[in-house]
Amino acid sequence: MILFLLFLNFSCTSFYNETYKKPDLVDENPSMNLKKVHKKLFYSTKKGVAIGHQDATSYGVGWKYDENKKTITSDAEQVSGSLPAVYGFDIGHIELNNKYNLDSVSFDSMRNLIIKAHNQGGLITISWHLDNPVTAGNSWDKTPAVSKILKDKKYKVKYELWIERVADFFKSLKVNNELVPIIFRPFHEMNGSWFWWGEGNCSATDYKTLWQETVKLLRDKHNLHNLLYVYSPNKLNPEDDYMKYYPGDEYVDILGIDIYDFNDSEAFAKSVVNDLNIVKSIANKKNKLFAFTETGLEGVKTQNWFTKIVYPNIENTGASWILFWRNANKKHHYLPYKEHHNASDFKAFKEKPKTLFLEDLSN
Ligand code: BMA
Repeated sequence: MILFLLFLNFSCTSFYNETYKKPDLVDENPSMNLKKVHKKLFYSTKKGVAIGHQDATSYGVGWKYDENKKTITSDAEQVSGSLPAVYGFDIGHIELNNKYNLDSVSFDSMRNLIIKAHNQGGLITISWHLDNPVTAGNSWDKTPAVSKILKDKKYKVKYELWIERVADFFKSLKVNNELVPIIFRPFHEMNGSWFWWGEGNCSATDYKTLWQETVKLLRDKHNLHNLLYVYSPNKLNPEDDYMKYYPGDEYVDILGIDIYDFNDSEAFAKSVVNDLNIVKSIANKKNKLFAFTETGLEGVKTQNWFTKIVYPNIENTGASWILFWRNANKKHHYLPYKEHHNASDFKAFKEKPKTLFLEDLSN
């Protein structure tokens, strides 16, 4: 018994220390892998901002993983020589039991790529553009549905089935009998009015309840202990309160914000400085990490956008990561690809002292 206690004491003190104290996570019983990811993020944040890309390894401009499964690549790697540190995936349509997500990535490929990225030391973040459960329209179908899920038996049952499918997918992400830790970012950009779970399409109270119920289903009913939960509103308008939809400290691990550059780099930079400051000060008070959970300039048209607009505004923020949105095609992409006029700028961005790529995380 004494030996056991000594061992317990030793193993606890060796994992946590004066600098990295035991965090209050949504999950009081997190898996070892999850604890390690949180600690890794805590320490990497002291070095810089981890660079992420949505669907990084699934496809890029002019290529698809499915067409050549032997090599893992990304447009980030093709222009800078390094793979990203953070890998964004979206499980929209897992709820329908489909083989492919809403952007035509097969869930089998996604599973492979998640496991590969994790094995290489990368961090995985997952968003969920789920369909509207009332109409079977997509995420952008604004027909009110949140109150229906909470109050109408028929939709509650349907939503619980959807969560079961999410849980089954998460449970399939296994390496050596341990589940891959996932940074889960459901119901994002709720302060905007474009999703059915967004502003004007559901009340803040119902939003919070849906979030809390979702956590309880995944954690308590499906016994998933490999998830960190990220709250991720969109860019704040002057009258916006970042906390309006916040489901509570017990239900959120990491604070996030999504801000895009809509061809106005000055306005974008202003928002980034202003909003990240707000998120940072709230996160600091709550002893939580925070991140720049989505960003980009479609087509990356502005010359030197990464080194001149993004870098100076994020280098000293203390954000844990930044996630650039997906590279679907020559029109819809948020990182440069080979031959793009900003390819060398992204390479220069990689060379900056505070940008962390995969090799910086694994070291
Ligand atoms: C949006 C666009 C869409 C995509 C969705 C989910 O921002 O990229 O084309 O379907 O994200 O990934």
